[in-house]
Amino acid sequence: MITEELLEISATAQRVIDKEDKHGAHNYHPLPVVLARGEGVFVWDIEGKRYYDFLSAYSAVNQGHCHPKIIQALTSQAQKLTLTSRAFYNDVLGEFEEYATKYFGFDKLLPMNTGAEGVETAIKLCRKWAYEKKGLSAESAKIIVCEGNFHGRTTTIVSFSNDPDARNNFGPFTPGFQSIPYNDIDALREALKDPNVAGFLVEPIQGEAGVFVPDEGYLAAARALCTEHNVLFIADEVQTGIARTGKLLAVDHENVRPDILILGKALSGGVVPVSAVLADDEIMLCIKPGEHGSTFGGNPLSCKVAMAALEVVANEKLAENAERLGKIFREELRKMTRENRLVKLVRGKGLLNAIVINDSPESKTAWNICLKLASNGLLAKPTHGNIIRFAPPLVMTEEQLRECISIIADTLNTFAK
Ligand code: IF1
Repeated sequence: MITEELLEISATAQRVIDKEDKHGAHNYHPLPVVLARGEGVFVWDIEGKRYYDFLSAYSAVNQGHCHPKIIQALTSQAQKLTLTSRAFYNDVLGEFEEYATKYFGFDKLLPMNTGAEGVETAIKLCRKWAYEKKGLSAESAKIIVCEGNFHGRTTTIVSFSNDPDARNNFGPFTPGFQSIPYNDIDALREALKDPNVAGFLVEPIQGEAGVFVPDEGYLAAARALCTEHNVLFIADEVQTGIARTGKLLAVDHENVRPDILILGKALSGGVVPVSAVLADDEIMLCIKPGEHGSTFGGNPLSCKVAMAALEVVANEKLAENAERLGKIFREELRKMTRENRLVKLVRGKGLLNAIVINDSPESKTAWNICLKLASNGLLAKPTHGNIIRFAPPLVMTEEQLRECISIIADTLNTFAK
């Protein structure tokens, strides 16, 4: 089937698409939908057609599009002071650091902007700690990572990716990382025998890998092994954190407390880029003045936005809502797997879910389903060819969710073999 049969693209939309194609780098392959407005669980395209957003900007807009409280924080701070750099104090950063450290239960916070910068910060912090506290000899520190990981796009981060698209022809790569299979506690136990291991960097659920949820007990067992070997447990909660999986953090499902916590995306409700690394003094104070930073990190605008974004998550009980709606969503989707051979598998936690389409990753089936879903008023994006991720904003109501479930069911039924 060709695009036009599944999703109509207006001449105006086509002009916008052509402009990007002509003047922009070709590092993305978006669905042919041109969005112009968002509110809550909805986005509208340039013709005014409304869609349910089932990507939430890769879980950055957990609080819903243009949440009025977050936008209010943005606009009022924007008129006072936006950026000072860290060469001077600003009157908001300390307030944010106090708020967020209490919120997540750590001694200290280091503010950055993007998720990748948060991961880079965690890696540098872990290495510093390894040399200065654990006593490893210079240049020997190793960080264990997992196959199928996604932690961002910097040269160091792609050094330990095993996705050929992320790595190919971007070398030479940063040494000091060892990759082990995800969800394999024996592999971790084996890797930790090396005395030069400083940290274990892990996504509590692998997002890019297609919402891969590890077995129950894996994270808790990994946490215990890290403690036993004096190795830092570093949780990348950039995508899973801030209520997405039905708890404030995905590690909370197993009562795991990381040594280093990385947050991004929904930390600002998708309004401005804000990321943060949290840790206790013993670790965080290993970094001294002049050793790490960022021009925009900790700017007062971001800090006000982030505080409002976290307040919304707590006030509107978004974790509880994600937990409750997630159960309904998976239950209804699993019914479809029994009725529709096209859906092979449903997996996820809270409102971070995915279905695996019963077709090869090379087929265009999942892409075509997403085009048809868009035509039917729901936006989702395929990943790895045959997986479709479903991650709506957490401010969704049960009534809205049930409407979305019927859109998904109707759409899948038009493809049923
Ligand atoms: C893109 C996926 C999501 C992340 C984790 C760090 C970062 C990310 C666990 C870096 C970013 C993104 C970025 C986005 C695609 C995307 C993604 F498809 F790759 F898996 F979310 F679903 N740690 N995830 O998931 O954060 O520097 O981008 O702020 O287009 O690359 P960033």
